[in-house]
Amino acid sequence: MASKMALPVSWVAAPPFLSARPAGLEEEARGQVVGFPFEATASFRGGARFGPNAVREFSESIETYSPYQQRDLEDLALVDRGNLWPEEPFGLMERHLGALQAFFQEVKTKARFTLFLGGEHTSTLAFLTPAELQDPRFFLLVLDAHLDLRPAYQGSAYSHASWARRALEWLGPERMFIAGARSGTREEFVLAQRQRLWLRRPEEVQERLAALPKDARFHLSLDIDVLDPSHAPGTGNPEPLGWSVADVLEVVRLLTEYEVISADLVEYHPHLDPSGRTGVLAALLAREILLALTP
Ligand SMILES: [Mn+2]
Repeated sequence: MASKMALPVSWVAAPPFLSARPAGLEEEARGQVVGFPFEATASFRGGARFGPNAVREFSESIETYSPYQQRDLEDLALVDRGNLWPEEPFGLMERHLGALQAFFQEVKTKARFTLFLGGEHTSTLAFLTPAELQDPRFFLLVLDAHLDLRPAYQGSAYSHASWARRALEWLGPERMFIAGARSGTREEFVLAQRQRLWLRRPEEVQERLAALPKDARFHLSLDIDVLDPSHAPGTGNPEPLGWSVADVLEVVRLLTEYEVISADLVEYHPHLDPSGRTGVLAALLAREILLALTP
């Protein structure tokens, strides 16, 4: 498939997430898991590209059943497509972003809900498809410790620290929210407050969602560092005073009132997680997201 598209990416099989069946794109499903182990611009500590397979590995440690939702992944007919592996990650976004977005648009048509496993946070730009960017009913909800709103970072407009600025340019402030952020430059926070992007707590997310049209549709981008480092230390840029696991699950629950086309879980770094506690939490969040948001 990669050769046909002339994109420097290719499908690589992976041991599937929990009860998901491994399957190629020709098979349609209600819910699907897609790994995108993309990493090119880590500035402090790298390793997010090992996240997708580690989340799958840690999923072996949890049950398919969620006592919180009283639902079971076994009932979802879930498939795991494996990983879309970037063969040339450096410059991938600069050179191929449009083609990647078109590619992921096609991938998303193969299931009613897609969970992407990253990868550095820049990956999210590839998950915003051309059709969604043009759809006035489409909204991006980001949960992240960092605003990532720099115009550019370390010479790159497509960096983990500037990706949200690109998304903001595409979507406009009416269609984008960043919740849980507590790190960024003064300029980023001034911008975020002026544009009303910044939501501090789940209660503020609830208020803003309540004001949206009922046919709003979403991509949820979950950077695991929105969580407090006491819960999720295994990430590249941990930031104290973060959200609890219950806070994140509350936002996921709020989204069940809407159509959620896709979500991503990014910035899990297994090499910074010697006990595996962040990995098992990432697997649990993936399970809860799949159960809550797959129609
Ligand atoms: Mn972050």
